[in-house]
Amino acid sequence: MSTAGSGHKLQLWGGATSRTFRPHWMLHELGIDYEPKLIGSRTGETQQPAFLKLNPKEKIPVLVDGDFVLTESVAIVTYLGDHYGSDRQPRLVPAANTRARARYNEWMSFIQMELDAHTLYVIRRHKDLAELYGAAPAAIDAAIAGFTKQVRVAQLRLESSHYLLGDEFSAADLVLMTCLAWAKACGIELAAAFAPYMAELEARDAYQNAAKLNFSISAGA
Ligand SMILES: N[C@@H](CCC(=O)N[C@@H](CS)C(=O)NCC(=O)O)C(=O)O
Repeated sequence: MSTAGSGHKLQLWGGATSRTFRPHWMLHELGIDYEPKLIGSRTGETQQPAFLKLNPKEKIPVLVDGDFVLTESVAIVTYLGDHYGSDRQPRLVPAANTRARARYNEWMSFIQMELDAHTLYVIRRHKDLAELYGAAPAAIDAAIAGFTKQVRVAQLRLESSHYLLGDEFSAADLVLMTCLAWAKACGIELAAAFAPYMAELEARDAYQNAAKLNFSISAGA
């Protein structure tokens, strides 16, 4: 494992959730020796003054790279690939200003909006966190239907391509996998076609080691 270019250790704040798992997994894929700051969501830790200075959104994950602080799981994953993975072949994040990068951005936006924010996170807010956000059974049903419809687009792609971007695993697969595992944990039935893809990604050493770390704490109630 290597430290960041200038010799300082990167810090990654957050653990226990699918969103925090993304950058932990990416750091492990890149073989970066970083400092995990395993705070959980809704434990009160995201409201502590030191953390609020890093992220006034009161959310994890947060990456600290020297004097550079970055929030948003997908932005962090892409930054890590750009800044610490450009020598890795194949790259986990395609080079900027290429059609491959445009396709990567397309998948990342799609996954964040259609498979995370509009659907899985709606289920989380109005089911597990109903005491905070209100119970909304109709919204949950619509979210399950929306996820099931949209995930089919990824399924169709994976029927004709080993990975989302082609023959090589990329950070787009990493983020998709976190949503597939999250959906499974929510009880959403996934098409059988996803099973070999998920089994293969789950078997990666980086996945296993990052999961051990990320899920070594639990989220608050
Ligand atoms: N879009 C953000 C979402 C971050 C987010 O919602 N994080 C949750 C955990 S998954 C959180 O920190 N919640 C803390 C809280 O609500 O107290 C990302 O992908 O990083």
